[in-house]
Amino acid sequence: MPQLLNREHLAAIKLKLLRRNSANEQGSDHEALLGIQADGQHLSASRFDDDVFDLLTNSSLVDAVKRVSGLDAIRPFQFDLLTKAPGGAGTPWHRDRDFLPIDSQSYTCWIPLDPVPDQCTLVYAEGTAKLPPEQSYAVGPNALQQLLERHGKPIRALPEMLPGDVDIHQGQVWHYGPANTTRNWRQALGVAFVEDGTRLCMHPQGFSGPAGAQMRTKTLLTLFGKQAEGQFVTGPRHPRL
Ligand SMILES: O=C(O)CCC(=O)C(=O)O
Repeated sequence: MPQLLNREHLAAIKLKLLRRNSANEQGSDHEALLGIQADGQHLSASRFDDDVFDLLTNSSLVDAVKRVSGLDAIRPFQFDLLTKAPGGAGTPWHRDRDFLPIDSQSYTCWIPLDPVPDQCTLVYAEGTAKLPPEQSYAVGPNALQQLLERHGKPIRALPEMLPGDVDIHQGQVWHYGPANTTRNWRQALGVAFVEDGTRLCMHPQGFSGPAGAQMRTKTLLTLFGKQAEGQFVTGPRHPRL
């Protein structure tokens, strides 16, 4: 969606998050949201930021997610700053829901904070969004290749994106983020929304494989605590919108 969000607001958020990241020096998280590898950073709940919160609850963004998803009421679930250094490695093929401890569909907003040329935007295996999760489960490159050949065509990349543009993708579509072949850092926000009424679930049906197990556990414990399994996604950081 072109120019859905205010560029100045995004620029201010970018500056603030980058300052916080370097101040906190938490290091790389190798299983940060959705496989961002070399330099991905996962922003923990303790570093939740008011400006980011304003962005996640921004009516343009929320309305867009509702339009795409057809849902009446949604809640922000989590967000990450997705960082790729110049020449940084790609994010491998994945389904977002393998990484999320929830029992129903998610919708991720991918929000570039820097210009992203078309060879670096996300790439989707479109047909896979409609597959039942058990049928689109694939472990290892061969299984994935077969799946993509059988069901996933066409494979399509997003066009060039600028700050203000937003991509919204459903949680079971297979996709990847290409390597950063530019000379510039690439920052993006990944924000996952869920339907109001979603429950926390460490082993979601059809998405309970090993790929995202560590991330599911970490997210559940960090954002919701030890006793959260089975509870509704709720609380001040996950308002009903
Ligand atoms: O930022 C990237 O390159 C990958 C992000 C991604 O795959 C996602 O937001 O689901």
